[in-house]
Amino acid sequence: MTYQNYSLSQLQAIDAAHHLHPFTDHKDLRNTGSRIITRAEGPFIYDSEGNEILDGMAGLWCVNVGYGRDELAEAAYKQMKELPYYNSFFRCSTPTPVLLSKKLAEIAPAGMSQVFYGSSGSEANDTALRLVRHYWALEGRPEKNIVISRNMAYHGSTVAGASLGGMAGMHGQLGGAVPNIVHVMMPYAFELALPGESDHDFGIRAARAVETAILEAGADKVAAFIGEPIQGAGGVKIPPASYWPEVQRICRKYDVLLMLDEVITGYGRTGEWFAAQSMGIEPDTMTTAKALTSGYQPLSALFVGDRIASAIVEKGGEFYHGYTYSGHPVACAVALANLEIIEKEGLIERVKNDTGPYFRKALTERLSASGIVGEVRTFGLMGAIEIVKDKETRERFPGEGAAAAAVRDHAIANGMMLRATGDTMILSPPLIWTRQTVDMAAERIAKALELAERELRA
Ligand code: PXG
Repeated sequence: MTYQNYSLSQLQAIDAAHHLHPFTDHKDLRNTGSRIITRAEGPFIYDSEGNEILDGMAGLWCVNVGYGRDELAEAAYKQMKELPYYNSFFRCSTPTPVLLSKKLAEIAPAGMSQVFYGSSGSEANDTALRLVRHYWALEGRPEKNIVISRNMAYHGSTVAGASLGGMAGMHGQLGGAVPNIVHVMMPYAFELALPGESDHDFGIRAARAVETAILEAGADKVAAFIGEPIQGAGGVKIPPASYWPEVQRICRKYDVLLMLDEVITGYGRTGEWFAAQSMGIEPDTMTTAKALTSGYQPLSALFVGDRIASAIVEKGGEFYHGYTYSGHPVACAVALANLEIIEKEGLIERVKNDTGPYFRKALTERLSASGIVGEVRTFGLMGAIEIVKDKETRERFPGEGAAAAAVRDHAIANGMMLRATGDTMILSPPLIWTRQTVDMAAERIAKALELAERELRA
């Protein structure tokens, strides 16, 4: 039986009775009912009531090539018919992960030519943590074990992912985090810069928080620093240009490995294949997922730098780690077809030279004038809009997150899907957006801001 035989309220009732959703207040959802998205095409999603909504989040930061791509459906179909599954344990391999690994090595930042597959960003970060600690043990320095992360970082929802992440709410529900992970300040100038402090100076100060943590723990105890090039789920926090070079310098100085989490920024979002290339960062591990398949299949690839890879290969023996679906043939076939689309259509160059700059200009020009917008910031096709009560003092509206939620609700009702996190609106559209799509989004968001402001000030 297909879903068309059910009414919206029937689907909602079944959903409420049997489906526990991620990151959801379940009682609240039972009262409101879920929005049921039934199909999508290009940049638009459609709900069960036939509403067309422009998807400003590319699903959940992943559908970079947009919806309805026959090439990806055909790649999956063909692979499923030929070989739906075989594992890559026990000296076996299948063709698509082999060819995908070659492709990934070609587009990777310098010094990274090996990948380890999983099905999600969380799994890949689990792998990265184990790999980094195992690396230091192999080097005869098992006490080099502490990982430094940042407040409000998001590195996934498994126990290791949540422990690496810096979300207080998630830590509160962990019942015991993975030990030896510490968190330092994030490079979020809008809230954390001192009065009169330049962007440059703030970036250096935020980076030096990493150095302070290294010195407090003792450099001989610190394995690695982990960070998203731009904190995504934490609110599209774009660091000043001075931040990453200083973090890199500090990591090198104390022989601390640099783990980049590019689950959101990877595969074109910043105008290069990876943000590491946009920002000149040379990581030791690099976690990717999401847009690797544009979300059409679950797949993650952890890139492993030559330093760690050669230790694992030369002295590691067996690495007791792996997932049933590591190197899944169908997911890898879809990834290959997806990367081909990104290349063939020149989507990354488009973000860098055309839609990225236009996105910045359009959002800044159209939205900054709103009485409740404290800042608009973008990098490539990632954007954030800070919602404030007072533009001068940056005072927020009372009830943390309520103002941004009001903007979001008006936006969705107005045919525009975007996310609110705290008092920040976030955008991460598919890379297929054109200037016209950017204009459409800016118009709809401006309208939502206007309606929300009227309501918030009433
Ligand atoms: N690292 C980063 C930087 C992420 O953004 C993960 C790891 C984990 O990936 P998986 O595939 O295990 O979910 C993510 C995921 C949000 C939101 O609210 C963001 C993510 C996931 C769910 C919600 O913006 N990012």
